[in-house]
Amino acid sequence: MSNKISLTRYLVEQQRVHGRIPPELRLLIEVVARACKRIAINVNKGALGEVLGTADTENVQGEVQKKLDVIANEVLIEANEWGGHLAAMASEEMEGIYVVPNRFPQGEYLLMFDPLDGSSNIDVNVSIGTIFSVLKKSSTEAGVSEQDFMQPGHQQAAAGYCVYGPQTTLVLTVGDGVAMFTLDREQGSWVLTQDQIRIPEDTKEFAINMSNMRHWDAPVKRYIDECLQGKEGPRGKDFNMRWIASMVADVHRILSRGGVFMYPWDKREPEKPGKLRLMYEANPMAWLVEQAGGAATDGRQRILDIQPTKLHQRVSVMLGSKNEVDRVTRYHSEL
Ligand code: P6P
Repeated sequence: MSNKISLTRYLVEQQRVHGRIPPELRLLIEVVARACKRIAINVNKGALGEVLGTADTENVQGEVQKKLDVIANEVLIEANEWGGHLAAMASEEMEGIYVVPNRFPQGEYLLMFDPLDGSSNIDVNVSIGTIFSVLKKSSTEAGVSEQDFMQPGHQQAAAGYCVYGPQTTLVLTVGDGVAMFTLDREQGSWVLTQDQIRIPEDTKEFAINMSNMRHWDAPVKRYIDECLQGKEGPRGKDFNMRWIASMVADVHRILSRGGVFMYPWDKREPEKPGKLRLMYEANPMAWLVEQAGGAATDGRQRILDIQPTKLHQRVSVMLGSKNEVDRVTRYHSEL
């Protein structure tokens, strides 16, 4: 591509031309993007890099951590803590927030991330990714606490993910649509390969873990059952199914060609609203999907309108092609 637009140029234009992002947010995004390049280097080493297997530790979710989970988390912390753009960070891999140490300047932004989503795929060489979400501290008071993070997803200043797959691709929104950057490994730079991504409003492809079918509630069962009936059923068309067990990879497919992704509440753990985390999985993905013309709900309300109460709270997720998400959400309202 002769007229390559770099991530830096894209961000400078968002800052200068659109006045959308202040310099500190531009720096934050560039630092996160650089950290994702370092994570990609570690991921791509595989068995050659002593990075596979478990770390013999558990995260706050009680999940056994993979070595790469820990490495990715450390890369993101170390890359971001000194820049002066952040007040604090939160991660799926850490129980509490990480306040920027006093030896560094404090900023106004709050960075949340799932450093390596889809970890069960690491050892079998299937795509995984990093998901991040940026909020701005709302309180002007000095210091920072977990309460500063308790903002609904529509308050995000930036959101994105990096998928470590056949290509290493960074997908980003700052509120002006969704842009996709592919890592040029020869130059070590992110190159804009798609802008203003649009998700088709209709689809013939759904993504859900079918092994949980007996645990779903009625609206989800109804929606999937109608898809499985194909063109002989009420939908009048055949559907295809995909499930990569890596949200980043499933969402990337939906941004690339449409589809619907669902990880709904199920009765295995009825006290939990779902498996996925609101602050650093559902919110960033929901904003990206909406910015690309799709929809994202928890079955009843827009994910971006949910008022968080806990840093690691979970949520039921239905996102993707607008007409499909509207349909399954309508089925919930007909209960
Ligand atoms: P299951 C990965 O652990 C994750 O959080 C998402 O990336 C993915 O969509 C989901 O869980 C997979 O869950 O129950 O199918 O293994």
